[in-house]
Amino acid sequence: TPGPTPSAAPSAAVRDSAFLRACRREPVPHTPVWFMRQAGRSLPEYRKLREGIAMLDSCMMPDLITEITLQPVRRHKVDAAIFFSDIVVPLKAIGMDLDIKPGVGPVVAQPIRSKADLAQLRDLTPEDVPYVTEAVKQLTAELGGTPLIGFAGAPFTLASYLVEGGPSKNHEFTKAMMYGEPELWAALLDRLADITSQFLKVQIEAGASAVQLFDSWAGALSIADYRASVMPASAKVLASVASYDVPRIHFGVGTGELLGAMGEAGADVVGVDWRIPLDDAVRRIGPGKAVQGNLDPAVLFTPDATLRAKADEVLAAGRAAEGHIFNLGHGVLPNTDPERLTALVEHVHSASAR
Ligand code: 1CP
Repeated sequence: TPGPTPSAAPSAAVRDSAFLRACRREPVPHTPVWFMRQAGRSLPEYRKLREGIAMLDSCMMPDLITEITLQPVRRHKVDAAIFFSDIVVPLKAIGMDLDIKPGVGPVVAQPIRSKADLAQLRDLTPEDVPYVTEAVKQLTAELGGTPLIGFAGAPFTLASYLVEGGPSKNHEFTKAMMYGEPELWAALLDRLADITSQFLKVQIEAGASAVQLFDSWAGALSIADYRASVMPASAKVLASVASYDVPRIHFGVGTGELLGAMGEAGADVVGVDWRIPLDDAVRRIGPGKAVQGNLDPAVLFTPDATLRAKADEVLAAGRAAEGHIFNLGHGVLPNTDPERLTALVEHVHSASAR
């Protein structure tokens, strides 16, 4: 049975783009490429626009979101745009007291440590995030044939910020709840799964043509703990948008041991960091999925010849996949020279031209 029809169905040009074709594991004219954190990291035109505007405020201003999202598409000619926002935006939108501190990241006023603290997490409705709907609509009009990727944080990664109260290296309070209070943990992840599902649906309904679920910190977990205590919530999110004709990308850092499970959770495309070669990742993930990745972002700091050789290694390993979307293994590093990113896009396109 056909799924729900988003109010803004993607154009034929978007549907036929190299990016969406690779997600669907169809033949492509060239390997599509985009970069995690391509918006709002290394671009001087981004820094200029953001002057005097706090990060979370900027995520609530449709015209600004649209312009920041378009900047890397214009400059680098990447094959997809990623919506400018942050994983904590839906939590802010339901009234949680949190902020994004410059140079730190998301910081939560009252960390979630008890059942009573769960009351901070109510359901998200489209009315909570009108600026997201508005910006996605503006973007799909402006982007022409370039697809727009919507995104959200996966329940585990969101839970880590909420339970720790901010960025964490060891995730000790988060894991303590997972191991010590399994019912509270399951309730928290289930709440977050519903909020995340709603946030993805808002973006899809407004016209996003793919979504990425960021479980950035899932690599901190053993495969057994991931399967038992985290995968069900992520699977709930991915299933909630399965009936849309929109590819689902599932990504985390340091997830070499989790790749199979992250695919099984309901991904069409599995994102891979730089720690394992893509052909190895393909064997771990199994058939029926595309892969995305996985150049070490530090390679952008090497001379041109090295950058091209390392990109060629990624392209060669990616040929083992039924579909390959070129990306970095994690986000663009803040001091990256934007001109190297443009050169990398050109190289990936010309070296992979069929
Ligand atoms: O003041 C500033 O400019 C803050 C810097 C910044 C920016 C530009 C933050 C704070 N978030 C963002 C935008 C953002 N966040 C995007 C934009 C679109 C793009 O990719 O270009 C995206 C996709 C995110 C998603 C995000 N936020 C993730 C998942 C992706 C990843 O990198 O793993 C995570 C973990 C966050 C949390 C977060 N927000 C900001 C920071 C510095 C962090 C990480 C903090 C930490 O280390 O825990």
